[in-house]
Amino acid sequence: MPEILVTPHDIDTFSTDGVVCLRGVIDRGWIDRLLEGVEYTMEHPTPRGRLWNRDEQGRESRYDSQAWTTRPEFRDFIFESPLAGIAGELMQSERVNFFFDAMFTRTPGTQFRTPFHQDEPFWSIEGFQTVSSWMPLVPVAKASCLETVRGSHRWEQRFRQENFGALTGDERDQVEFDDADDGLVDFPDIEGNRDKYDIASWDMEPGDVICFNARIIHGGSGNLPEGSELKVFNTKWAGDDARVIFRDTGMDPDHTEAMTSVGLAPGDRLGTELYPEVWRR
Ligand SMILES: O=C(O)CCC(=O)C(=O)O
Repeated sequence: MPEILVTPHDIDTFSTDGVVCLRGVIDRGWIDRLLEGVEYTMEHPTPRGRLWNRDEQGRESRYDSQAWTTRPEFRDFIFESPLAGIAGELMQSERVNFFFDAMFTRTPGTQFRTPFHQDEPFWSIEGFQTVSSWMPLVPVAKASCLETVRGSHRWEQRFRQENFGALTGDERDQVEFDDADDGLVDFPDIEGNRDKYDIASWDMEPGDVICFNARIIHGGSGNLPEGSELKVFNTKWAGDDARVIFRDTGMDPDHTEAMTSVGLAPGDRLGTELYPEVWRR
């Protein structure tokens, strides 16, 4: 069992703020292996690979997910790195299942920022106990880092989220949140009122990880200086209260088919070889 690398203060911060930046918890050996996996996947995207943005200068932002099912570097990292234990401690969960991996890459100088959003409304699971671990594999300055709105994981409103399909132009990303749907309120204009929100971001080195709750509002990670690229590997973890849900709208990535193929149904805990239990207290 790998060493646990979180303090009681980190656990409190994660609970209160919904986000914590852990320093130097992943060693260089893992970073080098993950970089190999990310570079391979950029060259050979999975069927889930997406070009999120290409600007007039040809600078690109790309996304891919669930590459762990074919890349040994990612698989080993999921089962052997300290992250599952870190997620378990932060969530104060008895058990931790792996949900999926996501990679975000931006070529040097890319300005494109991911719009502010929450993850859970797009996901095929729901629950409070979740951790996304956003891990840059190259240094990133605060101005180009992922941003999160501290405490927003505990806000009571349910927000209408962005349709990523409108942004990427990709038909597979059409995830309309229906106006007619009940209870959803318009997403707050964080970008236009930045001084009104407690926005967290950090200067980061490879080995540092931002862990955040899937209900927290987050976005950004663009604005790259000329000559600087960004390569991020994110692993998503689910705890005791997370349950499968197939939503009518807003699923990206949509795991309905993948979950159904391994026998998972709404209301189930994650499990099976596709969403394995990786850690137990
Ligand atoms: O890094 C990014 O651009 C987006 C990250 C994100 O939305 C996530 O990790 O859930």
